[in-house]
Amino acid sequence: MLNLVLFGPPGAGKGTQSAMLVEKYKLIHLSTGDLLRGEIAAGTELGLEAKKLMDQGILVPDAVVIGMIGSKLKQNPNAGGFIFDGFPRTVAQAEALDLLLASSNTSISGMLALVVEEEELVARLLNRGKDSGRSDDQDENIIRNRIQEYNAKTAPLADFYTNQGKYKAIKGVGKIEEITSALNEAIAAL
Ligand code: B4P
Repeated sequence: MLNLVLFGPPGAGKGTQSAMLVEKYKLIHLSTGDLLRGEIAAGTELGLEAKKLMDQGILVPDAVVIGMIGSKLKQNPNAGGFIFDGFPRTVAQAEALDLLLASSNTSISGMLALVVEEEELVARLLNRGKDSGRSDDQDENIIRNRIQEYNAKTAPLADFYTNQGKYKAIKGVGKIEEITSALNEAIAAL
């Protein structure tokens, strides 16, 4: 079973590259950002609470996203593998994911980290904000806050997966197809 974590700061290309990998490897795509935006669109209580945090560029509580991922895993007991996009984002989430997968006798195959420098991230997200309709893409201060949250709470996960021998950094700047090729090479070497 191939279980990939696609990792990187906001705007690194996780969503973009997930779409390519899902097709090639027939994986189920689990994006906590997409799941949260689905809750917001449906007007659920969870969505309303999450929106307040997302609009400030702050991470939503671990228990919320862990619960969402847990139920998605349960709904797909016969999956050939998963691609986790934007999850885990904290060490607590990574530990919970390991436990959830272990209870199904599987584990993370590898963590692929897209490396992009901050000014490029800000430019990409402001550009996406022109037509995405996403409130967290409209304002440079919110974008920088998201990057700060990433540096403080998510970047330490590189050590978490390095210690498990599962971390692989990939240059996230260049043509989208070139980055996909680099990811494919890394997956072949897992
Ligand atoms: P996400 O939805 O995960 O948002 P993101 O990190 O901004 O998106 P992504 O990184 O996938 O965008 P992409 O690079 O593909 O999270 C949003 C919010 O939800 C978070 O701030 C947080 O509040 C909350 N949240 C989500 N998960 C959570 C969790 N686990 N725990 C707590 N809170 C959570 O795309 C960016 C742009 O770059 C696109 O316009 C794309 O076209 C462009 N692009 C991609 N590749 C490119 C390339 N090679 N060159 C040029 N442009 C490129």
